[in-house]
Amino acid sequence: CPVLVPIFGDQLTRTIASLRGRAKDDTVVLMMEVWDEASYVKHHKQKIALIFSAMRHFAAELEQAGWQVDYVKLDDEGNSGSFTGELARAVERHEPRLIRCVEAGEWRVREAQREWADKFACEVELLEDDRFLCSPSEFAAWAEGRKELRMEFFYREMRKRTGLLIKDGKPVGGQWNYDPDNRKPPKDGLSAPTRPLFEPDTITKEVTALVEDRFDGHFGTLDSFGWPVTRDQAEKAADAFFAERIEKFGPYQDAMVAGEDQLYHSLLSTSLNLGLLDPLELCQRAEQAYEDGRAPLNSVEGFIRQIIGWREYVRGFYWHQMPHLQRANALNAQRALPEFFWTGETDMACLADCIRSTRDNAHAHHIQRLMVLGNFCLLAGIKPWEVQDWFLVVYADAYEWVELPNVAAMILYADGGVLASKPYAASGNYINKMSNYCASCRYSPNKKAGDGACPFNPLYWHFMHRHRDTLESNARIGRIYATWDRMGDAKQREYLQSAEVLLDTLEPATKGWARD
Ligand code: FAD
Ligand code: DLZ
Ligand code: SF4
Repeated sequence: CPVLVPIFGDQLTRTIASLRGRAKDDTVVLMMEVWDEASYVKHHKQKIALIFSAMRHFAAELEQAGWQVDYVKLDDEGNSGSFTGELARAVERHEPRLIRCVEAGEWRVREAQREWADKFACEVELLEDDRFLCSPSEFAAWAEGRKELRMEFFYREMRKRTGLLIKDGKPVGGQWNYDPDNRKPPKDGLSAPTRPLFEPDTITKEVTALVEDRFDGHFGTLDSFGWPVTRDQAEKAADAFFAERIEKFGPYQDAMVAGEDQLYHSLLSTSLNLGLLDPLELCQRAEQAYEDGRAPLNSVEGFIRQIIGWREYVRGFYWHQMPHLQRANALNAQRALPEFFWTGETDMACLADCIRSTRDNAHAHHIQRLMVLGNFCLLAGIKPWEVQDWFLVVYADAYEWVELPNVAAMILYADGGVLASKPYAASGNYINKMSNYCASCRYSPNKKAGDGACPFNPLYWHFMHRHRDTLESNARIGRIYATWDRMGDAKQREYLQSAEVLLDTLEPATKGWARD
């Protein structure tokens, strides 16, 4: 009777806790392509292709290294369509004495795992996912007794714990955070060295054919598929980032340029989230780049903060706030997601470009997600669960543990400010400053209301006005109401009417892209 080790699609790490210390001749690794996971939302075609291809490559690597792998393909006869169903079939095949599995990354699957011990006759051992640097219980201990959870304080703890950019117990350079140096606008446009794209091999081609066949109605195109699907490729992608882009990563982190889909970002989130890259190793490489004089401190600190700060923080926050975070709606947003989020057909040049990149690449960079797509959903008052489903569908790096805190708490303020000290609301002025989108837009960021005015301008004031009761007492945003009050009735009416006209023209999404 062997030990059965199920490995999920985002656990593609050879040193995963469930394999550690196991004898190869006494272990069966189980990997399962299941319909439930592939369809609980209608994932972007590239996301499904990426996960299946990476899973198949990982299984082949394990086999080559001498592990026995039982791999269930989506179209295999008898595939029950669920993790638990496949585990039941595998228990019949292998009669294991023990099922040993790392805890799933998402609530939905973790709930299913909890039932395994009652369902199966053998022992079930669930192990903590120690690829993250902070466990859910450590996060809970940190959060205990704090009224507000702020990433910056969590991040300092993580810096001290990992020793990254710490000298003699103090932050290198004297500051914890160099964000003020990281807001350079793309004055004359920007053109960064492009990321390596990996030519689809036989396995990826098989998988893309499967996706075209079985997931035909799903959002997005497969044409530009070039994601790293193995650890080797992911390391090459990281090499290219550290050689060519980290230097300017910091200064241009918030910049947006039409048609430039990646700029100086790493595009390593898909590999990190699948388990092909190790977060700590990446941060150590970034630190080395600073020590070797290949990248400035503001870029390196910014990159490290995204990973041991934001990434770890949102994961801790997810487990701390689930399951209620899924239905949180502190601002009582009730408008349907507009159709143009799926078609990209809008005259707003910024949104059209972000949605195009999302459709073509299954990717948009952080500031596009936050300050264009997210900002619009916040200002227009779109229902949180419809925004959540959209973000979960469209990005190749999207898993609920990282998507949900970013969407519900960071962009929509649906948690009422537990994560963010204020809503990230902005008018067209911000987008105009940080991008070149407005130059080719039919709207003008300088026109405040009425025909031809940038929609973000009246929507900003409409948002502030309708949430005055909630936001006026907020120390970071409350002062804005003095400006609003100074405008006088006529100007205020112009803003509000202009916003109402815009909101009335938003066609609700009709396509069944999201959850049925
Ligand atoms: P870089 O800019 O190169 O950053 C380096 C790494 O830092 C990323 O690879 C990522 O692992 C991490 N990181 C940066 N910001 C965040 C953050 N806010 N939360 C967690 N990790 C972060 N990231 C996901 O991995 N999956 C998601 O589903 C996801 N959904 C998001 C939804 C919204 C509304 C917003 C505002 C952000 C979301 N992010 C998500 C975070 C971020 O946008 C992406 O991680 C980033 O764009 C990935 O591109 P990159 O690898 O080039 O990142
Ligand atoms: C996202 C995804 C998809 C589309 N399909 C599968 C799959 O068929 N098999 C699998 O093991 N994992 C898949 N995944 C990733 C899982 O949803 C992910 O592993 C969960 O986060 C586990 O909590
Ligand atoms: Fe976007 Fe407004 Fe600029 Fe048009 S004018 S690109 S809608 S910010």
